[in-house]
Amino acid sequence: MQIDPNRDILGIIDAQPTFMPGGELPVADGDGVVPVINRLLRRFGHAFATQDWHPAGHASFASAHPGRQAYESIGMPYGQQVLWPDHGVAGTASAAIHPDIDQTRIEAVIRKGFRPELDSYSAFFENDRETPTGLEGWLRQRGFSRVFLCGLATDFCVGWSAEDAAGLGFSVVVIEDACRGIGLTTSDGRTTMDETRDRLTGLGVTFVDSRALLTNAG
Ligand code: VGL
Ligand code: ZN
Repeated sequence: MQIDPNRDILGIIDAQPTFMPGGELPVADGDGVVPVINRLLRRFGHAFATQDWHPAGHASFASAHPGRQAYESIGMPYGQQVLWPDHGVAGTASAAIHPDIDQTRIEAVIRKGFRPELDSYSAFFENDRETPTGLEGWLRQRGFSRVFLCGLATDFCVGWSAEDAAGLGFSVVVIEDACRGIGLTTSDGRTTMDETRDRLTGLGVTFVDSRALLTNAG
């Protein structure tokens, strides 16, 4: 697959130590994405990154809901919300972009989830699905029409970002081996990974392996 430096951009979703082993909401092998992302960054002319950026006591934290456990789901005014361990606290070291990621080509950083009562998985909209982060306008003004996504977690922030990007009319490619998932079991016994893959495939999102982008054959 050829990368067009004028219209293609690499989007690095929540590659933060808080989502990696040793962090507060660890995704299995989450730090495995770091070397793959660095290889991809050398291939793309342009990149943006997101950071999950919550105030202490955020409404998505189970600790803010007495009697509730992490990974339970509750109803919020804007819909169902999974409750998480405290994570991604703004300004903490584990909420930084992983220090081993080469930021040279990261031209914009979008922080999300900073409103105390509203969570945000997608790089484009908060979880009410209507409050924009500003990323859409930035991408359009910069002339990008195809977004390649990587990072954490496949079935939450990467998946929701891919869904919104497709809905906004961008071409979307998810680089599978540059992502890792959380893999919760849903009420019907499936996993959030399977559900995400099916939903995104139905929206025309393409899945590739980083090798398809890194080999000279293109
Ligand atoms: C994420 C759960 C809560 C993610 C963020 O980055 O996928 N997941 N906050
Ligand atoms: Zn979060």
